[in-house]
This record gives sequence, C-alpha cells and structure tokens, in this order.
Amino acid sequence: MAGEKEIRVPDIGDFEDVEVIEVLVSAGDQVQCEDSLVTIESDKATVEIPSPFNGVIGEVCVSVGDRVSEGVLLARIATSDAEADATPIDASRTAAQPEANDKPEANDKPEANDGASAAQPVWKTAAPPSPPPHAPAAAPGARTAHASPSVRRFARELGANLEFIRGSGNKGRIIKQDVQIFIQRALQQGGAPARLENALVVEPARSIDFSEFGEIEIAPLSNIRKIAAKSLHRSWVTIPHVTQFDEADITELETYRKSQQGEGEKRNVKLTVLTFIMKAVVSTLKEFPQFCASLDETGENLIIKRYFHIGVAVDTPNGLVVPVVRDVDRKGLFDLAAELAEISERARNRKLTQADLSGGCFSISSLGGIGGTAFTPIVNGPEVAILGVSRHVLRAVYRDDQFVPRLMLPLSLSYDHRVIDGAAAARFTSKLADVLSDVRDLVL
Ligand code: CAO
Repeated sequence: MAGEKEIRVPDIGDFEDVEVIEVLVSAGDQVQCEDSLVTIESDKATVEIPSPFNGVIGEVCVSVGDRVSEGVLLARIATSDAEADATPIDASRTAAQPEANDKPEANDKPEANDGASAAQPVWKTAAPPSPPPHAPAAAPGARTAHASPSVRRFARELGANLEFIRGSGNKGRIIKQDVQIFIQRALQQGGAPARLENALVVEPARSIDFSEFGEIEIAPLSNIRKIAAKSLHRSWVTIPHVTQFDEADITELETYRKSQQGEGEKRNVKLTVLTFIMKAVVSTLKEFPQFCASLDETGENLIIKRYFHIGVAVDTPNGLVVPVVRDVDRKGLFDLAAELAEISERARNRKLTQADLSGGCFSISSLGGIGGTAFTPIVNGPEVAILGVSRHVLRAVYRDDQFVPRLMLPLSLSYDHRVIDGAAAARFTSKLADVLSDVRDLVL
C-alpha cells in the first residue's frame, strides 16, 4: 500500500541505548530499499540501518548524538504503490553479523573481498577510532562523508580522511574507487599527506570580497616572502614549539663592547651585541649538543652536528631571510662582526646565494635594535631551536642586599619539544645567560 510509513530501529541484538553517529539522509531524499539511513555505534560495533522501503524520506526523526534502542522511530517515508509492495527487508537480519559479512553497498564497485550480494545492514565489530585531537569540529552544514563501513575501514587503513573525498556513488556516497583515486592523487602531489588522517586537518579559507566593506589595494607578496611563508608554515605545523624566556646580565659585556669602539673604527667594523651573542650561543651549544642537531626524516634519530654554523634572521625590504655564518667557533669577534655586516648587507641587496642560506645548525633572531620585550620565534626547521633576542633594558636588580642598575638582555628560546625537554631548555638559557654575563669567556 502506498502512503507514509514509519521506519524504526530494528532488532539490533543485545544493544540498547546506542549512539547515532551519522545521519545519512535528509527529508526529501529518494531512497531505495536497503539504502543506509543512519549509522549507530556501540562500544563494540557500528551498524548502518537500512531503509526497508523504496520512497521519499518525509522526516528524519533522529540526530547525531541521539541514543536509540529497538523500536525508536528513525524516519518517516512516503512510499508509492509499487514501493510499498516491495518486501521490506527482514529487520531481524540486523542482529550482529560478523565483520566478514561487511557487504558492499549497491553502488560500490565490486570488490574482491567484499562479497557480491546486495547490501544488507552492515555490522562492523571494531569501533572506529576517535577523530584526531586537532580535527576541527564539523561546522553546521559541513559536508558529511557518506560511506559504508567497508569503505570507511579501507580509507582508515590507507590513512585517507573521508571529509576530503568527493563521492561518485549514488547521492554522493564514497565508494572504494573514490578512496583509491584520492590516495593516488595524494601520492602524486607529494605534499598531500597533510590531508591524510592523523595529520592536521585545516578548513580551507573562505574567499571574502573585502571591497564590500571598503577600499582595498592588492599587494602581491614578494618571492622571498612566499618562500619564507612556506617554510615558516611547515615549521609551525610540524614542530611542537615551546618557548623558554630568560634574561642575561650584559652590563660588563656592554662596557667591554664600548671599550672596543676605537679598535672597531680602526678596522672599520661595528662590534654589535649580536656578535657576542653568536659566540655565547656556540659556547653553550658545545655543552648542549642536542640543540645543535636535526631529526632525520624517520623522526627516529637525532643527527648531532659537530660544526657550528649559525643562521641569523635578517629583516630586508622584501621579507625575512636567514643567511648562515659558518664556523662561528673558529672566528674572532671582529671577523664575525665584519662577516655579519657583509652577509646582512648582501641579504638586503638580494645578493645571497643558496649556499649562504644552507647548512645552519641553530638560528638567532635579534629584534633588539628595533624593540620589544620578548617574542616567540619559530624554529627554523630542520633545526631544533632558535634564540630570539629583544631590546636590552637598564633595570634595578636586587643583588647582595641592594638594588643595583644592570643592563638586562631578554632571551626567548623556542625549541622542538620532540627533541628537547623543558628542563634542558631552561638549563640552556641559564648557561647562555652565564656566558653572556662573563665577558672573559667570550673574549678569550
Ligand atoms: N638591545 C638594544 N639595542 C640593540 C640590541 C639589543 N638587544 N641589538 C642591537 N641593538 C642596537 C645596536 O647596538 C645598534 O645601535 P647603534 O646603531 O646605536 O649602535 C642598533 O640596535 C642596530 O643594530 P643592527 O640591527 O644594525 O645590528 P645587529 O647586529 O643587532 O643586527 C641584524 C643585525 C641583521 C640581525 C639586524 O639588522 C636585523 O635585521 N634584525 C631583524 C631580525 C628580524 O627581523 N628578526 C625577526 C625574524 S622572525 O620574524
């Protein structure tokens, strides 16, 4: 008989109060008998509940998160004469079936191991994994991936995130072949693992026409900025960063530096604080070799470098570049100062070569000449740490029962927490502060 029919949760064995994890249809959807309507999940299994009729869904009576038991109304469906005459599937067949019976949907392409008969209510005995901790919550109206448990399992095995796959099956359902094509494309594109499961899943940015709100100007990014943006972004999303703050008393260092001004003028070199910091960093790296290192591609080995090439962030009109000063341990302060001036000049004039930009062990980003009290620099991967330096400040420091004026240099050490523990980072900055406070270590 034609008319409206109710679709209720069939006998689902010993399962009671089971959560609806997916609603696969909406009001107005045309469904065929045995098309899946909702997926429910207990701690032992997931099951898709199929429609027992052909027809058009009039109302969906459950939502994701609802808990259901046998007999609960799932949906109302308008059936035609012929459809109503179709034998509804035997609800009792939904009782837990082994995973081997995980049948393909009518729309799936035949799969060697997935059985050949038409779809039945599909059980899967292992609960699906939780979404990755940083996966965004589905936004209202976000596309929900529709796929059978067998396809979901297949996607999970290959690490493919169904949210990013466009289904070619009936009503956009994702079939096995869609997953295969997605993985093939991902591998061809090289960088695509960023879209795979367990990787960071980022919603694409919305396109906004800002001119709707006022006058705008479009300024294309320089190539330097685009290249820097890519590596900064990669470091930001792939390295778990922590920043350790500290300060160094550089009162004596500054007195010494000023005393060398005459010598600097003779040599035509300006001995800046940064030169001393580079030497102090190398001296500290020798004591903490894990900061002078990179993780290999497997992430299982630390490659410790026995050379001391230091990258220095240089602010140029076209954007940030990080040329590398080689063998800092083997160079004197004036030679280093001259080299730093020369390489930063070439950076500003866009004269750096690839060799100038490679081979660094550790980077320093000094904003001291500009201002600020502290910041959180991004590790210059594949290095594992970077030192940020801010503007020194003359402060009253309580020492030996009295306040004394001391020149204090703020240090901000960002590090890769996969490689470096917080305690090691605190020891590193303490040691660095000690070295900076005793200028003899740097001069001798
Ligand atoms: N505190 C106070 N003053 C400082 C200082 C500090 N920590 N560091 C430098 N200065 C002073 C210098 O003494 C100098 O003063 P005088 O002109 O009076 O002598 C002035 O600031 C400018 O120094 P400088 O910038 O010419 O030299 P430098 O060796 O300190 O730095 C360089 C060289 C290339 C690092 C710098 O020019 C630069 O580009 N800094 C920006 C780096 C950057 O953008 N980092 C951010 C990257 S992450 O986004």
